[in-house]
Amino acid sequence: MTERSLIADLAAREDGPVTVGGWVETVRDQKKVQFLVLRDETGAVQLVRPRPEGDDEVSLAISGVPLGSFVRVEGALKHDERVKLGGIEVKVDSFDVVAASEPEQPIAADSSIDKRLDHRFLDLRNPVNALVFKVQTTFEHALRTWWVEHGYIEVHTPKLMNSPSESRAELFQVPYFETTAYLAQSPQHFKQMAQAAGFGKIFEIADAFRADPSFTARHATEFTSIDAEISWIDSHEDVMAMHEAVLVAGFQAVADKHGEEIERLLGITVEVPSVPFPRIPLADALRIVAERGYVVPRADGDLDPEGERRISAYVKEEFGHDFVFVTDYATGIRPFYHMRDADDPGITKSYDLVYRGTEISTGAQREHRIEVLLEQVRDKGLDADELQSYLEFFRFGVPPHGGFGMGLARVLMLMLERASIRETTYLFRGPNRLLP
Ligand code: AMO
Repeated sequence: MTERSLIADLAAREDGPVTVGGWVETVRDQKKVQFLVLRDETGAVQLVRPRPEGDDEVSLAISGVPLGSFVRVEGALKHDERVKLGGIEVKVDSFDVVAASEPEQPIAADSSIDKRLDHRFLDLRNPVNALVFKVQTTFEHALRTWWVEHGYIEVHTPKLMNSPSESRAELFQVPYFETTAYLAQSPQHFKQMAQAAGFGKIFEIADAFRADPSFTARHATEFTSIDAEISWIDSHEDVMAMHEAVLVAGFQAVADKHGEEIERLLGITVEVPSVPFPRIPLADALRIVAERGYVVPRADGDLDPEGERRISAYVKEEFGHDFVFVTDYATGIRPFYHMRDADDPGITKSYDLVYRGTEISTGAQREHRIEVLLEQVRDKGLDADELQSYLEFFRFGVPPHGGFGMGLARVLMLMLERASIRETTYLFRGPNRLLP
């Protein structure tokens, strides 16, 4: 590896010779002295070069370097508390332009999100935007660690399928030799298969695909889905208890590792939620928002985005909580595989998790009894032949089980108060975006 110091490590070092590398962010080319700001993946530092009488090679290189170029600098580190940027500077001895940038930067900090996404690699040089992915790494790692420590098995399920995994809507078809394949909308079938296989507790963090033509802040055509599935449950309550525990682990890790940087760069505090999260049956949620002046205008009896915002506002006011499990969804608005309530088959043993006004997850106890499952398939007007391979899992004894799926980019968007999942997805995919 090329020898160099990370900029973030400089402050802790003693004055003396250093080599740094990074992108030229600004140049102040004055008569007597040249100042630059150099940024690498860890931070930014001021470079300074007193200008000699009649320019020399180094001063000319600095004067001519286009912003955004990648350079390697040898120089002398000096602590000086008058320097605003971290109280240090590097006095430049040699200045190598390793890879020059084109002179015109195609985006600025205030460019539209679409333009920024067109040049995402430049957009991600902005530390505010890169921070999202440091947080993502920590969050995912904490979830994985929690699951591994609790005896879960990690699975990688196929994304090419011969049948729809959620519904016929929002389905991507791809030519597959002599036949047609579908891109997995969710690992639903295969995480349940793991219960039939006797794995007990599993998780997966992987891409899911939805041919969703919408342009909202929360929809993508490809997104990272965080999934878990567990056996031996009594009800969806067991799934919710695991769900909130693993989220707390994730939020705690982010707060511990990035709390200070998030506060500095984004001006927000990461709040670790308390458990248990409030739980409100859907029927009550609809009543509560109606009593507070908003009758959800949906014929199917589900919450709409405004309803989600309102129930979240209520929960914040009443319980001081950012999360709410909305439970007991009506059978008509849930997939066939959700278990129905033994006392009231019009209700499923399921939930949506709403965080700061947006749904981030769906979970449920599943129907594991093959006869009942077949009845529910018929009830929904679905084709049992098409689901043959899935239904097969239930013919040889499956324990009661349940799980959830959660959109990673949505969690990050709400946690970091970003405007859209376009900001919290490394490379966003939407109806009109396949590039870069
Ligand atoms: P559902 O369809 O509700 O449930 O999806 C679960 C979660 O995935 C995220 N999500 C999306 N994120 C971005 N763009 C999209 N187009 C998109 N669609 C869904 C959301 C959503 O809450 N199999 C069930 C889960 C389960 O029961 O285990 C499922 O897929 O955050």
